[in-house]
Amino acid sequence: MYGSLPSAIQSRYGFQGCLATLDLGGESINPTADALVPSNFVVNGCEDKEDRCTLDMCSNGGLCEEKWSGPTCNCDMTSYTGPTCEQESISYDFGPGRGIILFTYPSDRRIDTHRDSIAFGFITADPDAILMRIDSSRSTDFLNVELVRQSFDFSCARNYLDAFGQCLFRFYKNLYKKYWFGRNMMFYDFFQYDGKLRSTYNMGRKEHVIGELARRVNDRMYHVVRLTRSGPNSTLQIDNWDLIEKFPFGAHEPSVFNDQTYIHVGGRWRHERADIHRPFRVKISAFLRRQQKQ
Ligand SMILES: [Ca+2]
Repeated sequence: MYGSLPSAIQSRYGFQGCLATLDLGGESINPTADALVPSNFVVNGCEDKEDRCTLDMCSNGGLCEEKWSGPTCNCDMTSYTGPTCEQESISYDFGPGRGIILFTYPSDRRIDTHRDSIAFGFITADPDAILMRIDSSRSTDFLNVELVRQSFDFSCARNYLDAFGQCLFRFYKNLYKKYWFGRNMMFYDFFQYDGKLRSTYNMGRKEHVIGELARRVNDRMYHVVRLTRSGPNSTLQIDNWDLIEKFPFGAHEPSVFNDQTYIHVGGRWRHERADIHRPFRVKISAFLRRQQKQ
C-alpha cells in the first residue's frame, strides 16, 4: 500500500501512535468500525504508555527517546553502543608503526553539507597530532580535529604594551602558567600545556578555530569528543565538560562544505608526498559522522 502513495507522502512505515477525534469532511469516523480493510494493529483506546525515559536510563551521555514501543537510547554521539550505551564500541589501535584510515567517497556520493556531526572516543599520550580530517577534492573546504601544543588565540599582557600600544611580547592565551616576580615579570611555561584538542574548519572564506583549551586530553584516559558544525558555527564538547560554542562574525560567511571527498583518521594523508602528516599514536573507537545535505 505504501508503495502506491504519492512520492511526497511515501513512507516505509505506517503511523504509530495515538489518534483522537478523527474528523473527515465534517463527520467523525470510527477508524476500527468504518475501515474498509480492518487491521489487527489498530485498537480502540489510547492508553498512556507506562515505560518512559528516566534520567539514568542511558549511560555515557546517550539520549533517551520515547518511542511507541518504549524508551530507547540513542548512542550516536557517545562513542558507546548497546541498548543503554554502556558497551565500548569497536576500536582501532594506531601504533608506533604509524597507520592511517583513509576513506574516499565514490565520485557520485561526494555531497555538499550544511551541517556535520562528528563523535569519537580516544586514548592517547601524544601531545601533537591530527585525529581526523575531512577534505574536499574540488575546493579548499576542510574540517580538522587535532591535538596541539599551543593555541593560536593570541593576546597581549598589559605590561608588555609599548608607548604605541604595540605588543612587545605575545603569549598564548589560556595556555600559559604565570609566575609573578615583583610587579612586571612573568615566566610562561608553554610546553606543560600541550595536548589540547581543537578543531579548525574552513567553508570557503576563512579558517575558524574552536578548542578546549582549559584541559589536556593526552593523559592516557578515555575521552569522548562531540563536534558539530552548522554553517560557519560550531559546538565542541569533550566528555561532560562545558560545551564550547563558536559563532564567527560576518553575515556572508560561507556555510556549505563543498564536495566532501576524503576522511582521514589517525593523521593526514598527503597525496602529493604519499606520507602521513602528523600521525597519531592512539586508540580510537566508534567513529561516527553524520552529514546533513545542503
Ligand atoms: Ca564552501
